[in-house]
Amino acid sequence: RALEKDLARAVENKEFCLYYQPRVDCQTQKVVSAEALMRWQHPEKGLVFPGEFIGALEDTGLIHRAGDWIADRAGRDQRKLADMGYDIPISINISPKQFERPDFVNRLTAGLAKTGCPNDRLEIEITESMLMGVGFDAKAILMDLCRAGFSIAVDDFGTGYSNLAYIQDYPISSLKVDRSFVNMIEDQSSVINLILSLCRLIGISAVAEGVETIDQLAWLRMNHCDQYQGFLYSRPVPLESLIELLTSRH
Ligand code: G
Ligand code: G
Ligand code: MN
Ligand code: NA
Repeated sequence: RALEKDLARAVENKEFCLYYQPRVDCQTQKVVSAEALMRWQHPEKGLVFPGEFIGALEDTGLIHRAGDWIADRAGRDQRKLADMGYDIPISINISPKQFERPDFVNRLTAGLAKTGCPNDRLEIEITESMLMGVGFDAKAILMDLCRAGFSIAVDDFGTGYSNLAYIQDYPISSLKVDRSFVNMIEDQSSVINLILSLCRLIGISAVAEGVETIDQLAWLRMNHCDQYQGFLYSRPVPLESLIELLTSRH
């Protein structure tokens, strides 16, 4: 209850901010895009992480207004980067509650149009569970998103449902391999190998999440993973730090 009142005020006062984690090309080590991750700049508690408030945003329905804010902020930040000569796409995470709303794609398109960021510079991250066994036509929404120019990534891949048929059938541009599989690289687990092969076979990009060691990166390079994210390259950082990173490492 207290959290809900707190969140209503936070949405009203725009107390949120976006941190960005670079996504890096495994071979060239160039930053190819960045994932926006929400933070709450709480007036008393300081920086609060999404694990503590996303659920409550969903339960209260505040996620829709928060989602509008996220797309707006990400769009403006993308535009700012582009104007500085770093025209990389930004990915945003979408909660199932947003995805299942009939006006989702139109709302996103209308919101983004105000920022100067083209749709093809925004990527939508959805989880596997948002595709399977849901009470709405996920494929139709993905087709709409795709037609509108957005690209789509499946987040936390490997942890959800095991029906792989949709990957070929749906307009998905990348699979983000959950970090639990990246953690198993040292134990010679073949699951990640299987996912990388799958991506190659159907022609979509493989992105490894949660890469923390140079040994993991070396393995990923050798096994033809396309891109990675993780503390090894950078934690999620504020926009200003992302700009510094782009400026100094390119
Ligand atoms: O940044 P952090 O590692 O704490 O993020 C934890 C999880 O919170 C992420 O895996 C992501 O799924 C979720 N998350 C972060 N930012 C957003 C956001 O803007 N919208 C939604 N729906 N989820 C987010
Ligand atoms: O669910 P999603 O993949 O959107 O969540 C991203 C989350 O993963 C963020 O909260 C981020 O802080 C976290 N993260 C990113 N890189 C690493 C990493 O290398 N190690 C660990 N443990 N967490 C990471
Ligand atoms: Mn994500
Ligand atoms: Na993930």
